Amino acid sequence: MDAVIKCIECSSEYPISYTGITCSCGGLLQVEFREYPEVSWELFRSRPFGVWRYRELIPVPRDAEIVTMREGGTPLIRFSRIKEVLGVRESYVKFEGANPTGSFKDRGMTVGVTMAKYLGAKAVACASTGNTSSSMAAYASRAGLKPYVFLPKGKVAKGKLMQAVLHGATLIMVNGSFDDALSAVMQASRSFGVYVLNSLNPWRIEGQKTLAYEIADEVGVPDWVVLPVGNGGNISALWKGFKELKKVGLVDELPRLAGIQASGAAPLAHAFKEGLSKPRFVEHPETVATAIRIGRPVNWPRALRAARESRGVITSVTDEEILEAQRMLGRLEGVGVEPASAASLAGLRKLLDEGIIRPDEKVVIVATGHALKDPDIAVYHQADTVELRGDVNELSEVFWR
Ligand code: AN7
Repeated sequence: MDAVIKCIECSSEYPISYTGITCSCGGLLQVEFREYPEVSWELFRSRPFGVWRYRELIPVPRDAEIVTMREGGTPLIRFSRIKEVLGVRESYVKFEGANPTGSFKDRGMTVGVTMAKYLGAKAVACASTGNTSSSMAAYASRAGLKPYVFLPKGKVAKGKLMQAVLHGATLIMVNGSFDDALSAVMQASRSFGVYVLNSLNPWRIEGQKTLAYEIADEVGVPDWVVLPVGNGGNISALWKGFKELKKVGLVDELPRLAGIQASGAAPLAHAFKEGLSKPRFVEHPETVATAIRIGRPVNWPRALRAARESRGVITSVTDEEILEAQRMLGRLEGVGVEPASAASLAGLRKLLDEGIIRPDEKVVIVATGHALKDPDIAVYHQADTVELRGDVNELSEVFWR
């Protein structure tokens, strides 16, 4: 397959079998085709819906043994009741919570762990706000690799922690934020040679870009795709995916991308608003959406580029707006998402209010993770609770009030 790994800063090239994670100059690496393969929707649609439907566009070596749990192929659900509230014409939610471990991370992990195994790694490691650790631990188990996860102590949602435990990861608790956990894992990688599967790993992006392929496959290219942004991996992957579809001739247009951060952890939204070429990092990020509680996003160069090149935007929403959006998805559509994922709906509402997204535009919002990931969040949502003391007939006022 005619592809290389290329530095996005200094353009140095490495072979596909390169075992490093970043360029020797410190820049981010990206997998690039030297010549694009010939593909068609017809070919793709002859296969099951999911990440590996697009095999020719994922340049893992032919002889690699693919580690998969049939990730991707998630439902694209058309809004019914939220549509009325927002006054939009055609909008959908891509429900990534339907992946095997409950988040979009599985798309990147099927490719990342496949390559880890192919490259001969025995152990894999990541820093994580939670979902990456759940996904990596599951896929590593399946591949027979030992998973090590670096977690910000006390800040990982219960469901995610439970998955890392269930799948046998060694938990390394870091006193600090995700950003501190990431520097720790990068140091550990240099000292002990474990293979790092954070989203600076170019293979993770190769899996996650299939989110773009699936959206285009089902509804064509929307005017906007709105998604939460933490470390900036997913928005970079989405943009790469759409651009590749255009290069191989499967679409004619590109969407505009709207990245949404939580206001207490919004270095990229700030850089975007102020027109800065580099973000000012946030030392003590804070938000109820722990998945995106990230102050120093490593993928910032490609995330900012994705927003700017697509004539899109990166903006922020408050925790209150996130929780309200989570409730709306849960109670108006039956779609249960974790707080970080609700940031995308909160962002769509804000961008509609500001007139940046128009009501007649076709919009897809990405719900990155499942509601069950973070059960403790229930305390923020009032439950209508009644205690049954005696006769059921006493409930008449409950049913008819
Ligand atoms: C549900 O698991 O960073 O902008 O360590 O779990 O690609 O970082 C999770 C991120 C959005 C942000 N929604 O994606 C991790 C981690 C959910 C997430 C994001 C995350 P990126």
